[in-house]
Amino acid sequence: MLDKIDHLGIAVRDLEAAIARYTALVGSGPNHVEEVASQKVRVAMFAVGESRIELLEATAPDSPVAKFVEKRGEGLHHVCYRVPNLREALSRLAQEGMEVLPGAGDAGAGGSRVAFLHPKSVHGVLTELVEYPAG
Ligand code: CMX
Repeated sequence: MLDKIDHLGIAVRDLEAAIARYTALVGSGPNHVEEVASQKVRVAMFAVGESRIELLEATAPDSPVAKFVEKRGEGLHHVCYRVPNLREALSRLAQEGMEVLPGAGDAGAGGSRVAFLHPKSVHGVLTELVEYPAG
């Protein structure tokens, strides 16, 4: 089962400019800014009620976010669902025929473990699953 929508990821070209714009939109600044080396991105997280908005800037030309922005421009990049147990969720979704991308279980932002489902498995939406450490 999926617990909740953890965050929506938005790909941007310039993180500082995007932080300024989203601070104006949300009404307060990001809760944290972090580089996620495993994903070749720098991210800024904004709390919005029970969910969050994640701004993503590529840190390398071969980052998935760099390729996305080059091909499609800035915009909504992925939807992330929180799960209680990543391994069990991936096993269930693979049984449902969904394509789990390589690197499942890699480190994500905030000490989490993450995995991605290919957009072609989820009607054109790159889908992330995240498990946070207990506590
Ligand atoms: N949403 C929807 N479709 C996407 C997409 C996205 N975010 N990224 C790529 N696609 C589509 C492309 O438009 C393309 O579609 P067509 O075949 O119709 O042209 C297709 O997927 C293949 O795209 P590509 O540019 O050839 O890129 P790759 O196949 O090399 O990679 C993907 C695509 C999804 C496998 C890769 O982006 C990936 O592994 N993503 C997961 C990791 C990730 O995105 N990390 C970023 C940071 C996340 C975080 O920290 O929160």
